[in-house]
Amino acid sequence: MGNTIAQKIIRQHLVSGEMTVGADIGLRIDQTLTQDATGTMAYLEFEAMGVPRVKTERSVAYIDHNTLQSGFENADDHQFIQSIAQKHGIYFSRPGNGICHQLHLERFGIPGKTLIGSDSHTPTGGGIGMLAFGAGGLDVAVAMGGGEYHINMPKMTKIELTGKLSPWVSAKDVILAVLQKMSVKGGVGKIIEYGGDGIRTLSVPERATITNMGTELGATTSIFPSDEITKAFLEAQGRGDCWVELSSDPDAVYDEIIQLDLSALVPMAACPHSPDAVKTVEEIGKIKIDQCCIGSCTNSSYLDMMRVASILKGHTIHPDVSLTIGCGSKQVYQMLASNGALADIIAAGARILECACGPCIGMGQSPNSGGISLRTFNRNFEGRSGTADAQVYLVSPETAAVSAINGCLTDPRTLGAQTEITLPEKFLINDNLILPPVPEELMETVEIKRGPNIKPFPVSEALPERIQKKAILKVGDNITTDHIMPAGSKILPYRSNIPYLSNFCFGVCDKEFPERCKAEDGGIVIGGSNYGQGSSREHAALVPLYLGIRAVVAKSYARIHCANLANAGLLPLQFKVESDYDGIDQMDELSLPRIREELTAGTDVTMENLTKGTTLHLTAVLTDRQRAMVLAGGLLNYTKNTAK
Ligand code: MIC
Ligand code: SF4
Repeated sequence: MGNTIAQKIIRQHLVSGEMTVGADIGLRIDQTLTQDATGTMAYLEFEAMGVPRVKTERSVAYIDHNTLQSGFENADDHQFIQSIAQKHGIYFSRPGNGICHQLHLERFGIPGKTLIGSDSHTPTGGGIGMLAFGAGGLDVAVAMGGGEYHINMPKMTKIELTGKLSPWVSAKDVILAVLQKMSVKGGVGKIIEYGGDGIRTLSVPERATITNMGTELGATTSIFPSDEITKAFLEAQGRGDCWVELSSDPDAVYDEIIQLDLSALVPMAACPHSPDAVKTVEEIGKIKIDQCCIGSCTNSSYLDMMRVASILKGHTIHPDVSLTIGCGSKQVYQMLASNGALADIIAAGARILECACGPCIGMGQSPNSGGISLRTFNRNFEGRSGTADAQVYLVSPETAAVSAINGCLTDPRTLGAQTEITLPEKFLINDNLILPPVPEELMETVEIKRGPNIKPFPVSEALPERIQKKAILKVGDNITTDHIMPAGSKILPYRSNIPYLSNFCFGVCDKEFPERCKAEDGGIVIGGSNYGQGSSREHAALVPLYLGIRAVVAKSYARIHCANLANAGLLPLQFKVESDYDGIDQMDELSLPRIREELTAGTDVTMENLTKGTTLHLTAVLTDRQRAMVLAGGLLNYTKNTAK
């Protein structure tokens, strides 16, 4: 029996476990990346492990999220990360260089290698045939120290692309169509591989847009083959020597095959407030808009921006619309500046932002009250833009650009003939904002700069025999990590200050939550299905831990968050009978009377609802290794214990 692309890479990197679906496997990780909002914590954890130099082939620390410096915090954190990187063997990408995923694709990614990143959109690397996963900071720290990265062996899904995109229909429309078919839960437990004749019509940046947003499907990762198109891209980046060919075997077996005819696709939009609330632009109609934001790690490549420039050229944006442009990297900006495209964008009236995450993570450019914002980003969760009642639609750069001119959502196909844009034979290469680490013999000379914003992070204790706590919060389905631990310009600077962050925990759902936790000495959170979807931020586990949360009981979990709970020493528990969710009210007194014994034995977990007088049965969503971890009080304690 042949292998899929992912199975081939997994086989080459398998350190422990069997490649049977659902089994816990440990992988050797070749490369890691961090960004600043999760990076400070990841490096504090790396320091706590006491490993002097990273053991990966390449580790890179990017600064792209916290670039709005409205106080000392972000700049201090950047200096901390820079000094840690210099000392411990990590490349450092300075602020101003661009967004981690775009940059990693351009400058570091290698087909066939494994990559984990403390950011959920790390699967962008799948666009050049990397097996790339989003992970919690602690997992990245462990991988930097040479440890395995654990996942449950995923199912293999193939999306067979046929045909060719029509003019004005773009890669964003492909992934929005996939989201419409599969939903934000449709990719859970799966690796999505793209294949079929249609892939030959898609360039690397287009493929990367698709694998980037595979995260919104809940997929473990997404990947394209590495072919002549990948080779041409890497050559144009001056990195042709790292190209290897990668494809699935003709007799590879997939658990699921989905057909998608590219020729049949039309411009799409994800409506508020979920990336899978997808309709065609035509169906939604010409709604009046207030803002368009073009950029983010999903759609900020040279190709995207050249298309936008060609639409804006010679036009002025509508008087009621604010248009922002944020290129994904310095390379993209510099090339647009040299070929005149940036002048066309500026002339049209766009507001030019630095190459960083910016409005995608609520760092500026929050829309007006009730404003309608078209964004080329990958998430439109409620409140994420920084304006609680804003209505965010996710669209392609083409749709955003033409809509900015017209003042209303517009199907770009109304523009007539499309100017063909191709990738350059050579990208402009200037790595002057990437600082290599100091040589190992000089590492002692590097002093770590630790600003006052950096506070110690909470570490759990060994699991007690029993837990008795209140159902301190009950929430519904598809709770995102943006609900649990919001981001945005007011909070994001405090990612290395868990005590301060805790004041905002679950603020989107219930402002009283932190106070209630303090009054009740924590509790148990009750969740619906797909609990913890979205970001990889381990703060969504560490902050609840700090507030005294010991367990979450939900209908189902998103992969990275579930792993982060276990890493932090919190219990991710799941209802055996889903309807039992209905029998718990907020503030019911709950007891897990034999939790330590049951977890040790690997049996079901008993929960008594003392208020209602009922007994429920739960499963712990943990592999054997994670069970041992939670018993020990989280991954750090576990690692220390097993190292003895
Ligand atoms: C996001 O898009 O939500 C982020 C900000 O990039 C996060 C990481 C974070 O919370 O810092 C992600 O997707 O993992
Ligand atoms: Fe940055 Fe947005 Fe991409 Fe997250 S999704 S890495 S915030 S650009």
